[in-house]
Amino acid sequence: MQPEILMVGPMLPQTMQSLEQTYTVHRLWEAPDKPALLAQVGPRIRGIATTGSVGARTEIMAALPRLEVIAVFGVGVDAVDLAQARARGIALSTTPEVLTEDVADLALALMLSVSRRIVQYDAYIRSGQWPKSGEPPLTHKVSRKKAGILGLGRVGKALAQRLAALDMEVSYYDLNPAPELPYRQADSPLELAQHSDYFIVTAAGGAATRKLVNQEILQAIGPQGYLVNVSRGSIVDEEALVAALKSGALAGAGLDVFASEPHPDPALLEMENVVLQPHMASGTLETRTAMGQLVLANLAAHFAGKPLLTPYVW
Ligand code: 8YV
Repeated sequence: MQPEILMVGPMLPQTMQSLEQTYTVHRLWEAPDKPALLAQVGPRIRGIATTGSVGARTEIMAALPRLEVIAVFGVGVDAVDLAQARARGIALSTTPEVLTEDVADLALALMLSVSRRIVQYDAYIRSGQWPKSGEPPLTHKVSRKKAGILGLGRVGKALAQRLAALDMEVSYYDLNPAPELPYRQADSPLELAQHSDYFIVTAAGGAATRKLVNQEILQAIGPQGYLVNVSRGSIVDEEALVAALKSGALAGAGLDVFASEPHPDPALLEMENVVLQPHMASGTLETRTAMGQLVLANLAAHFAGKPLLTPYVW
């Protein structure tokens, strides 16, 4: 008898295909009546497969009395009811390491894109402006500027290496200092912002970091400064961000994540001083394939009575 799995949100097609070859899978996001599906199959569900952005909300987990394991396609667990998982002894796996490089790469790409106006000047050519208006306004140098990384986890460390290669002055703020690394440790997120031309958010999402990047932080980054976010939209006060971008209190932003996905604040869509991505930091074929393989391997290990390959570290 194949274990029955609830897939809460879509993931890489080949991963979903493999899951459906191995388990009896119920696709929650496709159900016309989600509560009815949970009531019908919930008592039989032993595992959840989900993504970092979709997670496993309280009410979904509570509808699954036999839930044993949650396999997250991603590293963010802020959308999982961790307290319930821990209290019920539900195993939890994520897909660390395999996505670190891509997320750090996209953070760098956003820094370069927003400063050097890559998107805007591509459009400048495509719209026929170049022969009419000649050279567009000058942009801003990234190399040798000051970078502040909020959250020095796997992604933050990988990004710091990249920025050091651009001869940037790298600072960070993290609750777990890394004195062995050659980067300046800021005393607070505010002090980090005060010493940053580029303030990059790589910290984990969740209650502890909700709206951590507020108006005060944005003002401290300043009118020549840029915000980049490749972690979670919840970490930034998006209303304050829009106001800072509109007023010129902040020079620009590179955003891969938003307070409400897939519906960013419409004001952001009108702005020339932002570069936007649809939560694609881990979105390469190579990385998403590796993430999917880890979801499959973790579920297989659990149902074989073996330890998870990449358990979430509580
Ligand atoms: C998501 C992410 O998994 O790692 C995370 O938590 O945010 C992404 O990689 C994304 O939702 C993948 O579909």
